[in-house]
Amino acid sequence: MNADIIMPPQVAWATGLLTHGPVIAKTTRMSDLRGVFADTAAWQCHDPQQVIYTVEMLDTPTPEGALFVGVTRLRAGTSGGEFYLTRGHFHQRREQGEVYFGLSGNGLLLLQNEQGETRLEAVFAGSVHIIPGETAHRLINTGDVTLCALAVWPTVAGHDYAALAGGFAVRVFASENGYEVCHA
Ligand code: PAN
Ligand code: ZN
Repeated sequence: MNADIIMPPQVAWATGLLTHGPVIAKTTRMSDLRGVFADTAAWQCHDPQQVIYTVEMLDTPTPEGALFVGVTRLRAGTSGGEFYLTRGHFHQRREQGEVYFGLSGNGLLLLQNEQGETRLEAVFAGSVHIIPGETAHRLINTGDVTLCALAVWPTVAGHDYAALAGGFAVRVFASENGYEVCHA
């Protein structure tokens, strides 16, 4: 009887580690983030091989209607005073949304619509973020440990990084009180 029970993939809440599934991983290093931080001179001073974030996702089939599940682990740190962040993107299929769940660490989810309007949501263990369609999204680690977040998004969504290659309208810098939000 028990032989019929399938052991599903698992995520370790504290570490974001995905197991018991076919996992594919992508690593983003400092060298991959050219033009992403405001201060290019400061960015050039870092070890280009330094890992800034990893994304591990379940290698699922991709028919229309299917969903991807992935965990982003964003390291803590700053460059030119600006907190480490993900590149950020619109979905290629603009109408497609996404859900993020905070797993561990502390940070912000920066959301920006096609009109350039932004909002920031606090990310922490247990936070739930409904990202609507037509909305670009970026994680920012404002804490001093790795920020881990689980994401679920449609396999058809695709990623458009080019639309915001010029930067988001908001940047977040370290300050005496924790962080400071600057509008471009
Ligand atoms: C996430 C992101 C992940 C890395 O899985 O892809 O946080 O961010 P970038 O893709 O902007 O480098 C997601 O939003 N998927 O759609
Ligand atoms: Zn996305």
